Amino acid sequence: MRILSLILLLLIASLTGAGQAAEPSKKKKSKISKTSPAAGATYEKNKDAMAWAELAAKTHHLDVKWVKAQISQARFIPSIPKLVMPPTQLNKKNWAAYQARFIEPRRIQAGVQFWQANEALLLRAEQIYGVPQWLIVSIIGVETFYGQHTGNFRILDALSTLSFDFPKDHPRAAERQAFFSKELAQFLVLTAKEKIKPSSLKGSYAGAMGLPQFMPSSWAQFAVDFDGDKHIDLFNNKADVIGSVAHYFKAFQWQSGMPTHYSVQFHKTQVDMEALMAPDILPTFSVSSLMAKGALLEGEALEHKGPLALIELLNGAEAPSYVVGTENFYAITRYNWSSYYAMAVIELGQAIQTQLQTKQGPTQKQ
Ligand SMILES: [Ca+2]
Repeated sequence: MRILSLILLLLIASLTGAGQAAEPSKKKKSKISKTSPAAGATYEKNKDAMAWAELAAKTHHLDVKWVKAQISQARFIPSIPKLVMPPTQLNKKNWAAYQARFIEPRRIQAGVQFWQANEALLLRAEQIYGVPQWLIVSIIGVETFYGQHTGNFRILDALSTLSFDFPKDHPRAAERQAFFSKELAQFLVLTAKEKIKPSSLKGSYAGAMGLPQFMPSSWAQFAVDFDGDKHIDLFNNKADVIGSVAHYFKAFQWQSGMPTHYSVQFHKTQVDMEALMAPDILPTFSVSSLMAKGALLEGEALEHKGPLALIELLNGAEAPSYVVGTENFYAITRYNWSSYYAMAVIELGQAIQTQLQTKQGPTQKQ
């Protein structure tokens, strides 16, 4: 595999999601514990893993022999503990670079094609869930380039590695390990229910699956059978993929018709950046409280009723970019906990929609 595509793959894998799994994948050297198993070793002889299998089977009413047989086949993947480590100072976020990577002609073109090929499904999802078509299309584009990069790790191996050999020097090791262990259990519940061989499914290093990169728990909670064939398939079935992404956003309180963000300027001398930045991406300010702290809004932003947040996007050595995010901006960060991610999704969606309108003429599609 060419290095470039490998980097791209890792990058996309790092954006995994449906929310909870996102871990920046930068290259900090992690000290993997000396007791880590050899590359490719299975968990068959690992007492903790087998004890976990017994408990998970009991908790989730699964056949204990079956669960043990699956975990016995799971393999330790040495590259994964490094990938879940937080980024270092050297890898500071850079919105301009992020933007250039995701809002580019090939991805926009693929988005237009995906939209045209699935127009009826997208429209139905929008009507049922109140989630706009551009958002569904853009999420699938940012996550996996419309299914071109869904990940090459066996989910069983990835989630077992993160459950049984999570890097101990991670700042939130205990919490993250517990998270992945729950995801592994959910993954087994899911495959048992759908009668799929767990070892046959591939995805990101963090266990995210299919076109929308749902983690197993998101799959269990938010995925829907949108074509009514009694199965949920987020790998091959476009209807299920589209319906599930829309349902996810409805569940995270997407508000139909509300903009995602507004542009913002600042008062030249009287601006309280500390206060404006304090709540981070959580929408808490009213228009008047933002203005009182020196943020300058205009146009439709002045009429906005709900809470708002000041979003800062760093640009390396250049000056940061700022926007004011609404509750819908925040909703996008529930898919992947990053304002850079949300902004990329919004801008890609806008670019795709503009391109589609150009193609179809100005009187059609809003
Ligand atoms: Ca289905």
